[in-house]
Amino acid sequence: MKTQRIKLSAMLLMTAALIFSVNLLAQEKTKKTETAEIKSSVVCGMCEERVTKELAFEKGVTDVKVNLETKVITVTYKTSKTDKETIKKAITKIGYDADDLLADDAAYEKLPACCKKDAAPH
Ligand SMILES: [Cu+2]
Repeated sequence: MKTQRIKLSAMLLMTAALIFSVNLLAQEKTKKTETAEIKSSVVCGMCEERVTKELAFEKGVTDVKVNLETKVITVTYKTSKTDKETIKKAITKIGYDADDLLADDAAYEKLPACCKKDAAPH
């Protein structure tokens, strides 16, 4: 019964493909958050506080960490709500650089002198 064998193996193959795609779907669902490291121009503790507070209000952001030594802002966000580019833009609107994006001029001007990127370290 050759044809029956072929039918059986075709069915097995389809079942395997189905299980595989269901698995992929499940993985996609659990992978709800992503973490991005964004190089910025934060200077001091005030900057850290400002960035942390402002980004907390940003849609989809679940966690913000600022490393003043490396000037890297680590942002965890919901992939269904936002993306890295949106968060980078939000950072520039607070007055800080974000990777390749430069700080928004108006926001930067409003920063206290000690928080400006060309200020001497204090
Ligand atoms: Cu500062």
